[in-house]
Amino acid sequence: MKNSPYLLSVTLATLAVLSAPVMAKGKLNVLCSTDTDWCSLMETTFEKETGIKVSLIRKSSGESYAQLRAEAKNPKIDIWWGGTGDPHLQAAAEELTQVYKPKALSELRDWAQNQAKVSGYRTVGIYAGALGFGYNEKLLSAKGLAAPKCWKDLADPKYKGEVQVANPNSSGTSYTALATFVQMMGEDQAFDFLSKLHKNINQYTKSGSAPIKAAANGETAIGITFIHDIVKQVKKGYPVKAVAPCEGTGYEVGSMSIVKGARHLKEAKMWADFALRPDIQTMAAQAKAFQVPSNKSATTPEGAPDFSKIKLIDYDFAKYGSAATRKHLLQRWDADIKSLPR
Ligand code: S7P
Repeated sequence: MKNSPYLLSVTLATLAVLSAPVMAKGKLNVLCSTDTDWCSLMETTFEKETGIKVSLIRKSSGESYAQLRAEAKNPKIDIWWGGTGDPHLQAAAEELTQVYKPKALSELRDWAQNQAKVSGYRTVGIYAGALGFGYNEKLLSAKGLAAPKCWKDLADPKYKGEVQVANPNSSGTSYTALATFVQMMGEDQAFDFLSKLHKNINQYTKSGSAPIKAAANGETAIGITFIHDIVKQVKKGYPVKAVAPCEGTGYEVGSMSIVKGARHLKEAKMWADFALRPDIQTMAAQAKAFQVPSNKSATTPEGAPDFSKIKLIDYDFAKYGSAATRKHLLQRWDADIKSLPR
């Protein structure tokens, strides 16, 4: 058999197989609405563990919901991971998302299981975060301005042009703020407060966490965001301080939903089960994500806001997560606030 042509061709074939790139074991299209660092960490970890090729795009919560609506008849996304819970509930109510009971459902905290129950198991909670605001200490003291402590302080004319917040149409963070003010003050008073606040706003950004990144860079003195997004800037060494507003505040149940008609349903279910595992949720700290994880066995990252020390409102997720309420509040915000002169 020495130097036989048969042996040579078998050897060459074997070498070709061994040197070929590892074939992907499936595909998954993910729409991600957390901060990009966490999106990327999830993408690479899932790919490494499963061999499934992930194609991920990052969009704010409101934009993601709009994409699912636009693509309802021909879905391009398989799973929507992260982002505030309200638009996930709206997508569920419109049956844009698929019923799925993840393996770890019973291991989740009550607020995460409740998110699944109220949606008929078309979405589920993956983390929670409280709304607040942050300020750049150096900038405020250079301007001789006292640090704000309460929501009402943000409407004080002394902060004219010093506050930044996202547009609630695109941003889940900002929709949470709008819904929070309406629940705390009543609708008319909330819009009166927003009209005063508007005079102090220097920019309505697209993304919810942009205002605190701008505050960290000294481009605005104050940014309204989730408190965990402020903690991230503090941990990065920026001179920003987080405030849990004195009157109390609202919160989000960050969520995950499988898209109805997903082309890669098996892979989407694998991602859903992966994302709820305690080891995967604990990993969030590596991406400087300081939300409270939904799996009771996951480790809450050091520095995450302590909910027992924050006055949280009894946020009505069913009402403010309904498409009718969202439509009404956003239309009123567009008509009564956005176009007001500053
Ligand atoms: O950065 C994390 C986080 O704050 O981002 C999500 C947020 O909704 C995405 O940004 P938008 O406000 O632009 O939609 C939150 O769910 C999450 O905690």
